[in-house]
Amino acid sequence: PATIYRKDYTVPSYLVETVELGFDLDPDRTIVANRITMQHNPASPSRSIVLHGEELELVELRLNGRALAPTEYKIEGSVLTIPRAPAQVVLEIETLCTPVQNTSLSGLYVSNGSFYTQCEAEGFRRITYFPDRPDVMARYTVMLRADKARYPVLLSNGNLIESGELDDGRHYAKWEDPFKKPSYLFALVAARLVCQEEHYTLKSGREVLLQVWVEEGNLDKTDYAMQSLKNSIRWDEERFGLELDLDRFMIVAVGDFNMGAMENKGLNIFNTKFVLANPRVATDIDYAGIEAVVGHEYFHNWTGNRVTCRDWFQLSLKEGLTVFRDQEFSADMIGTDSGRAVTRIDQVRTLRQAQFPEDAGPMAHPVRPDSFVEINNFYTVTVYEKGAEVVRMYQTLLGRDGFRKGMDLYFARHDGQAVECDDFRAAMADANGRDLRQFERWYSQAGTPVVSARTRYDAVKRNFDIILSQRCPATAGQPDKLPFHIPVAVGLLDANGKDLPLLLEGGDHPKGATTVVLELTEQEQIFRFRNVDERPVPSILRDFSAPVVLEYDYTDDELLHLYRHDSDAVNRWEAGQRLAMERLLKLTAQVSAHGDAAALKLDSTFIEAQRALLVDEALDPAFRELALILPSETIIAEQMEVVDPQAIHTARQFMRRTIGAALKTELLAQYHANQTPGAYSPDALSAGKRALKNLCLSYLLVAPDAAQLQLAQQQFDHASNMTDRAAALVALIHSGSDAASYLDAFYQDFANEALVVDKWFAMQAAAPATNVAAVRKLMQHPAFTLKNPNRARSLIFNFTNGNPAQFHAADGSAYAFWAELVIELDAINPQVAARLARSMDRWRRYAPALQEKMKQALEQVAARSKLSNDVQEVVSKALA
Ligand code: HT7
Ligand code: ZN
Repeated sequence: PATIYRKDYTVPSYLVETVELGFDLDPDRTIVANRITMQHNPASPSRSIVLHGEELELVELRLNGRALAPTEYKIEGSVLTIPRAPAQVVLEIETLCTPVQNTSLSGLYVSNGSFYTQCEAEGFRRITYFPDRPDVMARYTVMLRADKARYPVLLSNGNLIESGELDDGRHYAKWEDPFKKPSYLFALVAARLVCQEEHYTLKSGREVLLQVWVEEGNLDKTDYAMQSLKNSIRWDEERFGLELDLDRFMIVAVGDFNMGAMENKGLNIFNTKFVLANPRVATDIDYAGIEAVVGHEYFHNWTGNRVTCRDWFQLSLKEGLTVFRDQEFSADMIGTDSGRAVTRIDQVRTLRQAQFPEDAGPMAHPVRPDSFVEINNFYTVTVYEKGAEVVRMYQTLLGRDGFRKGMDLYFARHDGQAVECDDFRAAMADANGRDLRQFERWYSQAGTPVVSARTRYDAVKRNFDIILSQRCPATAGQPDKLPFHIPVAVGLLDANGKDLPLLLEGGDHPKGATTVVLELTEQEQIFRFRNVDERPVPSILRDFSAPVVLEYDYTDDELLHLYRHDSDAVNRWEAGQRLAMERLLKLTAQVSAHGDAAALKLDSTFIEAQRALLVDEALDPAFRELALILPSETIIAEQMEVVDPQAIHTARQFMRRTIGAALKTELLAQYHANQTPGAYSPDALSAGKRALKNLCLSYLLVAPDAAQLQLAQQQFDHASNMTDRAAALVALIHSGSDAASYLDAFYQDFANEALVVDKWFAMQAAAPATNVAAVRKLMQHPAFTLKNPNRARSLIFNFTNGNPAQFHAADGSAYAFWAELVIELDAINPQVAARLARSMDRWRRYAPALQEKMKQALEQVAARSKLSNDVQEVVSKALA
């Protein structure tokens, strides 16, 4: 397959003004009539009309009223070219497609008997021929016709302008979108659905209609999505002065969906996972996910839809910015400093768990990639989460007000346009009179920068120097990197743990500031703090001010000091993670050397620090929970030169068991102190209490006695919400006791709730005792299917990514299983298969015996003759 390069961008040869689409919807044979008015783009030298189309049967093609003979156009692969076209063109195109056979869930497809679309990135070309690229923006009118009994609800973008009856039990609905948009934002739904709706008044006084559409039987699970939508609308008005521009905004939930949700103009289509919730079926994490994703898609209405991407290399322009906006929204919804810090810690965990490994692996790419084979492979944690970090750094450098000025200028300049990441950077720079040219390297250079810090204290001159240097590892095609512009937020703690007022030489921070942002732009720089009376403990990279790895030779005492006192909650948490990581790596090395955990020891200093934090009731329970979670097996693996997954698992379990035993009394006390009686509420404080309580339970159940087992059993039996019920079941499964009867009971209770059945598979997939044979057995369960992405992910991905000790079993049996599944899934849904293929990204970091088996599995997949571009790109990059 061909590689597409950013440098090869050319403007579209024709610009589209209007698109009129007519659909005669039939699962086996949908007829699409498409009338496009277009005109030659004066900026293009070409007079060829270029259209994209895939999996379509072309019935007729007319240009300015005349049917074209096959000799008058050319179809090569997925490109249809009409050469030597006139300046003004009306194209009429009739095509056929077969939605029921579309298992890729891209384009027009059928889910549970109804029609849905997914057009980003290149799905529109599976619906009709079109210049399917984001810089072609047009106004759409859509006529939907379908059987009324089977598809009573007919939706598309914008406003409903007409509807009525047709012959033979069919009906129609005509929709018009007043805004011009790229084809990837087109959507239709024809389904049997019900909705919760509400008239909502905007700050300006204008009234809008909000709807959340779901399948019958799920109406009792739409309140939180609706509330989140209203909160999102209000937040965007208040924080960014951005108003909903439509009279009607719809969310539709669908059970078969490749990603989380899609921001189609006025008609957001969501994975049910990010809409449906009530206390019985959804956990606190599910509720938080709904708020974030509803916000994310809503915020795209401005950052993505009103201002869109010139080409798909600019994807982070909309995704990085919109993730940043949803992160800020979620933080503001909690509204407390500690709640904000908790959300920030979660973001750092995601980066370390998924983005840092990606940036160090075979799929490493810049936030704005330079090339791709299959764009669907670039909806990555780098484009999304690292992209959000890049946006966050503007705010850190310019301040909230400066960032807002930059946003205002961005919309003033580019509303209605398709632009580049550079345009966003220019708006930030120009609105603030700042030179942000060097900042461009965050978009163009892949890899996670390493910032190395040294300090020196001069007691006579009362100077404290922080010497920062930076480097960035080589990545594919980028052996040498230039220095980044890195904001490094710093504070200094005195011996009592208090923040010192800072006086940075050459700094322009306010007097008495206790955190300052150092701007590291050179390879190495010295930053001098004056009037420092004692050698302080530096708190570096506060609030995780840049997506980097920080190296500093902290002593244990310094880390303990920060863990006890740092006013910056992120660095307080970080100190605990460093203390834990040091120990985990030592323990892992011991297990690797001796083969078992018999001689392992954990020092009392660490245990006492954990005890003090656990019982410190001045601290937010959610923060305490995060502080007590040990770094994950994946994050530990990233720190090792040669990864030994079983040793990591043994060492981490040893540490958990030891903490569980040593802190038994306090864990029990906190378990009881953090109950949340009364009606369930997903608010941050209650969720934090449940999180801490359930973390205590999980520690108590690492090596449980009868009373501890009973605690979990009782929680399972009497839980009034899914958070507590699922946590009890997971604790029981992980305790090594026989949890079969609880698993059965759980399944019986929720067999009709697809999202809960997903949880049931996921818990088992990630359980320490689940080997590949057990996964194969679970695949035989009547509820299992590879066709539904949520189900496939729940069992297969949670095994390959969430159960490293079993996935990397010494005999390589799970690698063979992985290869089988990638191949099988590829025939159904290439996007999902390619995601699974990524489970092997880090294969070169394992011991030679495992490496050899992983390589064989990769080669087995690569050798298949009928691979999708999606999978082929991933495996060939892994093997390169
Ligand atoms: N912008 C949306 C991306 C998306 C997507 C991409 C490829 C294939 C399927 C997809 N579904 C949704 C989601 C978002 O970032 O908001
Ligand atoms: Zn998005």
